[in-house]
Amino acid sequence: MASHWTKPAPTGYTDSMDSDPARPLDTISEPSRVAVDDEGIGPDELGLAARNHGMPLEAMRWDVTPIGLHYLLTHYDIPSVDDTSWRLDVSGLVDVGLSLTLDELRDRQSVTHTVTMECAGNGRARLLPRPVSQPWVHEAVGTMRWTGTPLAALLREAGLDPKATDVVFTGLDHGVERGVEQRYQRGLSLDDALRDEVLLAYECNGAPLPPQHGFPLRLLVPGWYGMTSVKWLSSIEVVDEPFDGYQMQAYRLRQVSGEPGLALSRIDPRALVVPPGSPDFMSRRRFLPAGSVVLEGRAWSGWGEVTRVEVSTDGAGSWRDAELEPAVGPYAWRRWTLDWDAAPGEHVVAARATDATGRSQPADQPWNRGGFANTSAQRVEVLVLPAT
Ligand SMILES: Nc1nc2c(c(=O)[nH]1)N[C@H]1C(S)=C(S)[C@@H](COP(=O)(O)O)O[C@H]1N2
Ligand SMILES: [Mo]
Repeated sequence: MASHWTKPAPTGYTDSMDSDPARPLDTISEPSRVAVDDEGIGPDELGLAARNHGMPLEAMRWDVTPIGLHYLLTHYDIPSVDDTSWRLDVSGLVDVGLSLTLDELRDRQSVTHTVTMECAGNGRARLLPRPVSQPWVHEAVGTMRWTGTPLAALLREAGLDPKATDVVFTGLDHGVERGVEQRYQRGLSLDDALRDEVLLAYECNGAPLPPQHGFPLRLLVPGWYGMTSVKWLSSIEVVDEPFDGYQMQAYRLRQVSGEPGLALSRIDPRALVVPPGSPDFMSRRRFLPAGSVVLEGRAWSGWGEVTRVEVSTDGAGSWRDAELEPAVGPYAWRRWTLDWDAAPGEHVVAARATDATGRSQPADQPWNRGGFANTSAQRVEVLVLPAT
């Protein structure tokens, strides 16, 4: 069956690696698939989950996620980059091509934004049937302070050709996915690329980017799902048509493979609960003594400010409005709290967010083949013990 998964290398991809189309990469690369019936997580998904860890939900107690507790998602291998020979190349439909060292980028205007980033696949493992891929439950999110130089100024300095409409970003990491050998690449429309908040980031939380977050430089697009923010950035190319490479085709909402689907862009609203009380080691179920408890969590949306968080302690039967604290920044989550008089017995705690555009979390989650944007509410099982 012909589908986009089997087409040759993505447009705009002109590495010498393309020269031998007969290389048998299909023998090591698997097509996308959906788990059958009650099929459990397999060794392949377990391997991905061990490499690409999530943020422990208790880390939502920090406004800014400490480095190392932020989630990670790396499709291929983390490259080891020598920053003395590394350059950022700016080419394509520009008046003058640029090739910049890290010091030259650091000498430019420096801006810091606190940004909540989330993987588009967050929630995937809770879909039924489960799309087989990185099996996120709830934890593919984090908020860090990213420092860098605005992309728009750099593009304007290079000089934009009137024909320019789009920008392609290429990372140094290299691998094969569904038979297509590639460097990780994503595109943005020129309008989106020129937005003030888009950064070329060389620091997070005040330290040079660690290798796993894209050292020495990454694109950072606040408000958008993480796949847009290309790590280990090495080249920026200005072009005159929308980029249609592999990672543009991959991140779309589809019911069946091969259909055009809908491109993912901004982050849908979500509220999460810091699991209250204490956990059981294996089941992660919670227990706490009866009495007054302050439930807390975070909520965010890439479309607009979160305007409401509702919390349920009876498994989504009835909802109460939580108190909202100011957002940690214009592109970052806000803390919510709710007083709960916990009575002995079993409870299910859930939360849901609504943003200024009216977007909210669905009661019935629409399924999609990539397992993206599952914002159905988290359910935390809590056993409340009688007060002694
Ligand atoms: N070069 C490159 N950039 C990348 C990726 C990648 O595999 N390679 N993964 C993307 C995805 S899917 C996500 S969710 C974010 C994760 O960023 P983090 O690992 O810094 O949290 O990086 C994005 N940028
Ligand atoms: Mo992602």
